[in-house]
Amino acid sequence: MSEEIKNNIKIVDNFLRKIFSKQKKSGLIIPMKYGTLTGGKKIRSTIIFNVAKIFRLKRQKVVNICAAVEFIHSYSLIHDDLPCMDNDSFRRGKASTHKKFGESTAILAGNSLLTLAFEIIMDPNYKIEKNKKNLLSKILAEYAGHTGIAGGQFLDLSYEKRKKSMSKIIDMQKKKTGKLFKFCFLAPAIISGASKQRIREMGSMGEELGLIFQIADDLLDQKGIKKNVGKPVKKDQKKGKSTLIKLMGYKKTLEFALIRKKMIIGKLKKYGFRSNQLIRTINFILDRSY
Ligand code: GRG
Repeated sequence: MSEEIKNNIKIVDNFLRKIFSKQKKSGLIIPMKYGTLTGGKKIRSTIIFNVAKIFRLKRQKVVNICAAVEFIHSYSLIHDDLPCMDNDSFRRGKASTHKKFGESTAILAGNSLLTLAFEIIMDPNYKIEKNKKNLLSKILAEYAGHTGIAGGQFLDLSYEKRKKSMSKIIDMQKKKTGKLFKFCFLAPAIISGASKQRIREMGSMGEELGLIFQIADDLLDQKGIKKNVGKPVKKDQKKGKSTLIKLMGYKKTLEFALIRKKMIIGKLKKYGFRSNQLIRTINFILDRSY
């Protein structure tokens, strides 16, 4: 893992700890922290910082966005591991949240992380314009919901043990994983006051990168090592998941992802040195072994 990513993990984890420390006491705080703070690459936050650089924004203008995204991401992982979903006992090299605290607690901790995400965007101490907070909250709510992450997860589960076309799989993965990446790309553009066209352009690059990230995750499930990945591997085949690998094999899927990655990097070149960090992160996403 690069020093940049390690450093971003520290910055974001410290901010998340600060948020948790300011919350009123409840029995759910410990499982919420467990699902959010113990492990994870915080790659979505790194992307937000990288895109912020393109739009010349300081970290404090986007750190609440990082927190909101990490809360929603962690919530999705907690629920994804539940027996009624992917039924996984390990995540990030440790017991899944429901294995450690029980199913009902894991569901409630996940729900509470979702609402905390919006609290943190609307926090009066977060100094960006109110109309931007409203717009960001509206977009994030839509992307997390039935036409976004939750809808994508629904499709993912309903496609198990069925033969689905390439376009159906891509659509499902763009929803399940791509929408949150899309948000990471367009949020800094919105905060900086970029044009509608620029915001749209960033959003579509983000969704594409989310697809590539999901493909990398699927490739790791096939060829990765449990110790590195932090969760069991070779599950997709056992569960009959509809993936591009199942449809066209490992090699062709990797080639497909590499072509799309090149296209994103090509589009970012116009930002010159300000896009260098983001390009490094994009390269990491397909090269990673965890
Ligand atoms: C509406 C947010 C929401 C959730 C309910 C359970 C569910 C519906 C959606 C699941 C979405 C999901 C788990 C998508 C997979 C995305 C993915 C590849 C996750 C792995 O991300 P990493 O590698 O994980 O960034 P770390 O552990 O590094 O944080």
